Parts: sequence; C-alpha cells; structure tokens
Amino acid sequence: MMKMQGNSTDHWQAQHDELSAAAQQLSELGHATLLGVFSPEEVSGLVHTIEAAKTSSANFRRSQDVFAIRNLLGEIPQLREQLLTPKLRAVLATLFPDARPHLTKAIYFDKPAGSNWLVAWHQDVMISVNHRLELNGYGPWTSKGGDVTVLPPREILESIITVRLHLDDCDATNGALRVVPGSHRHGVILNDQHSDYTPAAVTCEVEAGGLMLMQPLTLHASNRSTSARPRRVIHLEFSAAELPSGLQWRERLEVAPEQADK
Ligand SMILES: O=C(O)CCC(=O)C(=O)O
Repeated sequence: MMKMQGNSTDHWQAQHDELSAAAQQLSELGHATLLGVFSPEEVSGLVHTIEAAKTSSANFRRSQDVFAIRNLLGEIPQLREQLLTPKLRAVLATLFPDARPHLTKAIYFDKPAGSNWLVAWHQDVMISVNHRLELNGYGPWTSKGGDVTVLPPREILESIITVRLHLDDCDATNGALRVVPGSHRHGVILNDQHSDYTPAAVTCEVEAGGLMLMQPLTLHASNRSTSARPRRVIHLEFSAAELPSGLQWRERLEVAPEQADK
C-alpha cells in the first residue's frame, strides 16, 4: 500500500521503495499492482464527474454489457486535474525515470454487474494517431470513423506503459484482467500462438483506488462478470517516445512534472 501521507523521511522512503519494486516487476513480468494511490474520496469524485458527463458523442458507447468512453480526457476535460494528481505523477516519475511522459490514450470501461462482456486474449499493438502517413516500420493502418490506428515499430510499443485505475474492488468474479507474465518480451505474438502462453496466466486483483500497471505487449484478457459488483476502470496509456516528424498520438496530452511538495 502506498503510504504517502505526511512528509517524513520514512514515508518517503517506503513510497520510493514500493514504487521502485513495482517498476522493477513491470519491467520483468509486464505487469504490477500499486494499491492505495487514489483515496476513497478521490475515487468518488472521479465517479461523480464521469456520471455527470453528457454522453451524446460517438465516443460514448453504452450497451447492456459495457459502457466505454473513448478519448476520455478529451470528452471530459475536468477529469485531467482529478486524475493527474501529485501521487499519480510520482508514480509516472518512477516509471519514466529519464524522460517526461505524455498521455497517449485514455478510456473508461464500466463492466456492469453480471456483464457478459468478455475480452479474448490479445496484446495492445495498435496506436491511435492524428492521420495516415507512409513511414518505414509503420503499418498496417486502419481507419474507422475518423480514428486512424497503426501498428508502430516494436520500440514504440515497448515505450508505452498502461496505467489502469480501478474505481471498484476487482477480482476474478467481476472481470479482473488476466495476464501472461513475461509475454511482453516476445514482441507481437500471433493469434494462433496465444495458447502456448496462456496456461501461465495470472489474475490481477486490485482494490478500488489501486493501479494495475501493464506493458501493452503483455498478453491480456478478461472474463464475464459473475458478480453483483460493477468493474469500473480508467485505462490510461503513457509514453515518453516521440513519433516520427509529421505523425502524432491522436490524444496526446502533456503531463506536468511531479511536484516536490507532495
Ligand atoms: O478492460 C478490459 O477488461 C479489457 C480491456 C482491454 O483489453 C484493452 O483495453 O486492451
């Protein structure tokens, strides 16, 4: 649990050690968990802002089994300050020790109680960009409803860290993410080879207010919900990499550096 209240050297050291251990695990296994990064009040505030948002744009997709908001911080800009807290920026400073990261994607996923929404094994290999541009190492491209995505070179995928903030306690019954530790080290894994990896899968349980960290190349999936609890997650992706001249992440958002007076 991150203990970030107070300014004592002990607290700072404990926080630093915990963040470093998570960053190390993320690098080795492709996933890690950090509990207690957002307080219950902060989580309630985020839920309130999301519930109060106008849902008319095409980026809001609601069905019986899932409610998703794409381009979350473009759609609901008030969330930026609520999400990019000093604590989250301290986490980012540890995950990106040598460079300042920017946000590259934000999505809200609500898997409601009893949802039948399941996500098959996959890696997150496509990035959303501002337009199509012929470039060595970039492709294939897709374009759907103004959203242009491309498979970038492996080093761009390896530069990205996914930070999933859980707004509800989450376990296997309400659709916790399942991941294959170490799979991020194998580049893009073809669909017909997933079964070579998935027997080693683990379930990532996270309490509300906690973060699940993941490399996009980590094979992941999630099950249907058999629970009476929803599973609401804010999925953020960050990278410190720059795309080639002329191409930009579609949702790019700068993150102010960590403040010293947390
Ligand atoms: O939230 C989930 O259950 C799955 C989301 C996912 O796999 C993704 O965003 O790539």
